[in-house]
Amino acid sequence: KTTTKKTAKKAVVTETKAAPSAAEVAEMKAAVLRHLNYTQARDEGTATARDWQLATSMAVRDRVLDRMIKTQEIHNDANARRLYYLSLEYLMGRLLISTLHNAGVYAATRQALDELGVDWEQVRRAEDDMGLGNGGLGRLAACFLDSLATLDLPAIGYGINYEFGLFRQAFDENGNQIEHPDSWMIYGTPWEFMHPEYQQEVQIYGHVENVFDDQGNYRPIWKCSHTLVGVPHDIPIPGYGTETVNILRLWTSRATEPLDLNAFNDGGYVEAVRAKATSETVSKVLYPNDKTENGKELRLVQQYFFVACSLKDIIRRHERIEGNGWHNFADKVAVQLNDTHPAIAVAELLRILVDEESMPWDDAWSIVTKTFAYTNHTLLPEALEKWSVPLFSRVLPRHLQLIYEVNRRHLEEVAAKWPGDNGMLQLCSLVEENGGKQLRMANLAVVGSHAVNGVAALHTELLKKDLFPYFNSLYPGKFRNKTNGITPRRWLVDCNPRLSALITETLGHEDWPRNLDLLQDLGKYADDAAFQKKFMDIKRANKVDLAKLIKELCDVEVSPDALFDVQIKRLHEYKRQHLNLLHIVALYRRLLQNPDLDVAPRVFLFAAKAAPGYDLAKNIIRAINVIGNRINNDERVKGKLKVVFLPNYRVSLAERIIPAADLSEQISTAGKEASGTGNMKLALNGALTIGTLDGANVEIKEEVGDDNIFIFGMTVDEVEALRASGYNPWDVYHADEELRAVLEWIDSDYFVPGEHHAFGPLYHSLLNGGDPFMALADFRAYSDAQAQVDLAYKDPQRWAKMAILNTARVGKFSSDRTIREYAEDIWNLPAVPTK
Ligand code: B1H
Repeated sequence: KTTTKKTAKKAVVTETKAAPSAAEVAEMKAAVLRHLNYTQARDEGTATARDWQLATSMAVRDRVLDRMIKTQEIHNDANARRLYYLSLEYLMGRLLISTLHNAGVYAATRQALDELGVDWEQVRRAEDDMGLGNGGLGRLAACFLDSLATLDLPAIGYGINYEFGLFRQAFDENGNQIEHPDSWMIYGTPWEFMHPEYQQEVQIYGHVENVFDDQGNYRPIWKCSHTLVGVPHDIPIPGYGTETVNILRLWTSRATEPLDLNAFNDGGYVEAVRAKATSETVSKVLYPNDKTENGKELRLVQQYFFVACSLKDIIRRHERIEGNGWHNFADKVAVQLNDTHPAIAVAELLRILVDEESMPWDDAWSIVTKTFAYTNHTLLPEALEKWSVPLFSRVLPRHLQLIYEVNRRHLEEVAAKWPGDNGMLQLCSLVEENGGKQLRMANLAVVGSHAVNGVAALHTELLKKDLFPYFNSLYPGKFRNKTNGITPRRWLVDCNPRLSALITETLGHEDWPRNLDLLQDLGKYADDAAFQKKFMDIKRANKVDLAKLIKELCDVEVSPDALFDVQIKRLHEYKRQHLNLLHIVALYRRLLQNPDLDVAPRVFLFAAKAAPGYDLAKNIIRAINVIGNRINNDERVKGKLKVVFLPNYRVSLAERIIPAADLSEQISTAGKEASGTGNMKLALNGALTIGTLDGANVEIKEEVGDDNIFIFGMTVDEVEALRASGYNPWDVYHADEELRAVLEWIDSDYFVPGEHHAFGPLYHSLLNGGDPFMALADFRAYSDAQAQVDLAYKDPQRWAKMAILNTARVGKFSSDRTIREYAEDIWNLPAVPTK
């Protein structure tokens, strides 16, 4: 389809400030047309939206590349200390708008496309998300890259260039989740540069032999049986309002030789090609199991592949400047482990130093622990990575030996601190002995790092108190808190242009995206009727846009005057989307029983992917879809209640929902959500939070004040006490008549006529299954808090004031603040100006 002339839209507030100069616009126009002609081989008449999107991307890319090359030169010339962020996930989303903004050419480019008669909306939408992550952990890595560049910090992100990112989600006619492959780069991507000259070889599998070296010393030698090649693909990461452009380097796996020549000569041509294909599966697909990964060999190979390639690349860079400079390696190199997924790096660097560099153990270990720091993102036991020793020893036999030696020395320390305490030895060991030996990657990461951090104040406290109390006393001061943050560029400037323009106009400057604390000044206008009107008009305009999208995607009509109540995040029991559903069904029932009930019209919005093998999560998705459908088609609640499940939640969809949200659902069981980051994005865009005292909600409450948030439910201590006293969901069931009716209604065939117990797994989990996340125990408190929300929404002045104060008071949650804290407290990383 070719693009048509755009249809002019009326915005509430103009989108951008200072108009770009005519020269800038002309230059951009020429650059876009040049790429349209000579990169896309198109002319204006035949160009599709995709052609324009690619041509525009390449036009802005050219500018960023100059700066990237210059930045790297400056970092190298300064022999700067660098931070290397190792992460198996980067949830980057679309890159065009953020690159335009960060490169400072957004307005010029918009105008250039306007003058070319190109519909910006179509161009924007033509870009596939770069969805190389599952959820919060991967998106955090992406926000951190933005802040590192913005703060002029020398940093390189390392990861895997998955050919298939997180699956695309659709629903079948029964409301069930269907997964489709995410072939995001099937036609290439304008943002990646392949660098075959920096490819790295990685050895894997095989066995260890003990041989005499040329000095007559008995030495273990790893005889590998398999070689992989990693080819780096670089993505420029421009900072906002600076010339710094850092790099995200993602590895693609290739076979060593194009073909195995022996097999080829033996006539095994097809076999040789097949072996090549096997090597190339390593970077093929992202594992879609947010939280649980169950000992899959390919996953371990992925982890080792990208860690080994990255460390070789880091060492190559260091040696280029320092020669054989191990003496100052840890002065120049800081490595952050994003969860335990790259924790094998501890053993790999040790192996390089001890085996390849013949360094004495203590010297090697000292370099290792000075180099690494580890971020823990969850306390959930099923998410703590363990590798069965037999599997691990097949893939990485030499690393296993080294980890055993690390453990032997480590347990000596433990025994010295707690003499005769065998229980302590078992807890602290890197090896779990009960029920088949397993390596505990979190213990390896703690022992091998100089700093370990949690991602919100509460989470860090629980990390010290419940998960690693013994390590906390063994290593006083090693555990620190680094409350998560989000980049205000993507999550306000890029995604909410109307609100951004209002903020700039009101504050009279454009410094706030680089210093989010300045939003405090908006607090002055919280009671100002004129400002309230502007603020809420923008919210309404964003809701109108979202309502259109809902109509397009779900064929459901929703009113922009209804309260938009959103829960958008991975589907997981601990996040309790089912608690939200119980309340919706209760509300539905109340409305049927009392048609005159005075409630503000509400639209409940969900978006969430379930791990493909997580049956209960998929049952909950189906329940929301099916029950929602029934409600949406019930004339009796027309205009009062709608339920929408938007398919295929991803970064670019979040960017449409968040600016339009009134209420942010953050209702996890206290103690289970390490931090949350969607909570921050929603509050920043003026949504009020209904939430438990969990993760970063606690700190959001501290910032916005008790009057501007709806807190409900059990605290961590109350959860623990109830569990200890023997929680029985049937007690709640019998004590709460409405809840009982709701549960039985869901379990009846009312919502799926003819199908009995369609939501049996959900019903069972909440009752006979023991309700592990205590949804029933918190139901009444949640329902009461929702009644408070309803009251507040019916008072528009009060609501507007609360919403404004949320935007004004969440500056703390800029990822710039988070990254400054890491740089000062963990990385000891000075900024290097590039201007
Ligand atoms: C978070 C994960 C995670 N915690 C294993 N843990 C994965 C674990 O593929 N895997 O094996 C993938 C992801 N993700 C999230 O991190 C927390 O649940 C959030 O509360 C937190 O905000 C986010 C960023 O710190």
